[in-house]
Amino acid sequence: MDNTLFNFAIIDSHTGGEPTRMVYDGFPKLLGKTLKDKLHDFRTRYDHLRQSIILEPRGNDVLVGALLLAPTHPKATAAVIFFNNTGYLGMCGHGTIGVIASMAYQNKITAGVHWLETPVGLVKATLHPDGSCSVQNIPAYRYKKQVAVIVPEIGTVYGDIAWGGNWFFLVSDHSYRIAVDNVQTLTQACVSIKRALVAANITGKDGEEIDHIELFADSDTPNVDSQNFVLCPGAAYDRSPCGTGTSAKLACLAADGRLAPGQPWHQQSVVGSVFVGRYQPLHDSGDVNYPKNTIVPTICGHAHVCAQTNLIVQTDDPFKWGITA
Ligand code: PYC
Repeated sequence: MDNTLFNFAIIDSHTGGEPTRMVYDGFPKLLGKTLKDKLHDFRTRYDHLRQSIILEPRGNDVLVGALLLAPTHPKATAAVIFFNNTGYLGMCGHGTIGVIASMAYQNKITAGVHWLETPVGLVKATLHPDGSCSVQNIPAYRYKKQVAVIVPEIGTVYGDIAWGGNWFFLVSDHSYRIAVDNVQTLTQACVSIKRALVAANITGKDGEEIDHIELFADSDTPNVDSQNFVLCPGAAYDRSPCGTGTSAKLACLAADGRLAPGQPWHQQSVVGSVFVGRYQPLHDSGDVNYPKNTIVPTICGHAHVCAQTNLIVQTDDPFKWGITA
């Protein structure tokens, strides 16, 4: 007897170590005219499918899901909704690079420019002949400089609040060693900082939660400008240097006059992978939501495909919607 309830066709990839699971078939039709409407439908009617695709036993807390949809914007090749173990991401840099690599693997696209529609705007992805991908992200900006937050477990921590497609708290002044054998301590520190930001009601613009914490240090690797540790929503850390986090970093560097337009910034992750970021100033977008120092960041990285398979959800599986706390 076939008791298959859902059969999702997926491609798994990783971008600098950070996994992306692209779902390209088997998901119910989402209602709505815009991608934001479709995200709302996903969130309200199908959140159990997010859990089924991402959580154990079919997935794990590190995975970022990418639901591939037909675009609603005439310029876009595809639309994508990113999600993880706790909810939904506005944009995802490593995920965009993973989606482009996965679509190329399927021969859906070739080297060149491809626009992807995300719930927070259009991003321009350029697939290069060597398989790397540059993502021109949505505009990024620093919202507040050196905000103090009292973290009970640590003391007073200062960080910049910046938007890079998600909200980030960027901390350079700290005593933590950024190394892959220290991720437990780094995770605990960032969880404490995130909790303290919530308790102090320190938010992004319009009261949005700052759900990514980013620690920086110098790197020992030649020609690398900085190493980071990025805590994602849900307490998993980013194995890649984080595309939206690197965008937020570029916005802070630009605002401080520490990086010129077009100059490369080599951002290394805690596991050693590197993204190269550059920016151009956003000249008079006419959008009042963007402050004077807003930039348009471009992040270049490389994704590799790891698996192409189907996720099966059977009617009588007690863990068909994942293992939840
Ligand atoms: O690359 O933007 C990114 C990202 C966000 C969360 C995990 N990766």
